[in-house]
Parts: sequence; structure tokens; C-alpha cells
Amino acid sequence: MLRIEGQVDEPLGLTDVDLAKLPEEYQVADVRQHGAKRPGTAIRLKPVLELAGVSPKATHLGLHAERDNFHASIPLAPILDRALIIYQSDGDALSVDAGGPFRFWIPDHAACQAAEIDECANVKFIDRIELTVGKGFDNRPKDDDEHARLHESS
Ligand SMILES: Nc1nc2c(c(=O)[nH]1)N[C@H]1C(S)=C(S)[C@@H](COP(=O)(O)O)O[C@H]1N2
Ligand SMILES: [Mo]
Repeated sequence: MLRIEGQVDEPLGLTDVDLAKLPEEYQVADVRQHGAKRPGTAIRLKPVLELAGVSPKATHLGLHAERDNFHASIPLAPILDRALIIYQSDGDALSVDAGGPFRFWIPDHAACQAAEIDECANVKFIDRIELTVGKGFDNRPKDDDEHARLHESS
């Protein structure tokens, strides 16, 4: 289940099956078209946020992965129209090997450490998306050494 909460009218919990039922126009059949290495079906972020009704006060999007305690908080405006949530592969729930059950995907992200919206923000294993006023909790690596250590450990 993927929870959408924080600065929203109505907090939601969505399964991959719920996301698959959203209109075809919001679906991306294969995220490899958008630079992903592994196959996967995705849904556009914006209609998912619209289901929850995002408060106009919200400025940042928190991407929370309890599984490995990895969290990112990124500005909402620059990614609202392009970010995707990868949620299935071949009609099945996305496997952990592919970053599932849900993986955030920004098609034209910058390299890690290059900007706030970077490859590190393509958070795997997300269970919660949190809208916040101002930047929220973020424990992405802060420099090249931390980033290198993260890659050694995973
Ligand atoms: N939950 C979680 N998401 C994560 C990371 C992580 O350690 N945990 N690493 C990030 C970094 S630094 C990179 S480069 C990419 C790696 O994604 P990949 O495993 O698909 O290559 O995932 C990003 N998302
Ligand atoms: Mo990375």
C-alpha cells in the first residue's frame, strides 16, 4: 500500500491494483521509454496527487522508504508534471529487486549529488508520499563520500 498524506484534503492508501484502474491517459506502459533500466508500468504523479487533493500551501514532496530508512524531500513544482510512480511489471506488483512495491521516477533527473532533484531522489521501496510546507526530512547522502558508501552497502 502506498499512502499519500500530509498537506492533502483526504489522505489515501493505494494499491498497485488501484493505480492500474486509473485512466489510460495517465499510464506509462514501459518506463524504459523514460530512461529506467528495468521494465515497469508507471502512473503519472499528478493525477494521483489530485485524488488526494493537495493543499495549495504544499511546497515539497516527501518520499519515504521505511524498508531501508531512505527519505527524500524535493520541491514539488519542478517535478509535478513529469514525475512517475512505477507500480507494476508485466501486470504483477513491482518486485523489491526492481525497487518495488513502488518506485518514484523522475524521467530526466540529474546525476547524484548534482542537484536537489537527482538520481538519489528516484526513491525505491516507497510506502509513503508526504506533502509538506517547506522542506521535510531528507537523509539522502550529502556528499560524494556518503554517496559512494551508500552504493557499497546496497
Ligand atoms: N530506498 C532507496 N532508494 C534509492 C536508494 C537507496 O539506497 N534506497 N539509492 C538511490 C541512488 S543513490 C541511486 S543511484 C538509485 C539507484 O537505483 P537502481 O538500483 O535502480 O540503479 O536509487 C536511488 N534510490
Ligand atoms: Mo546513486
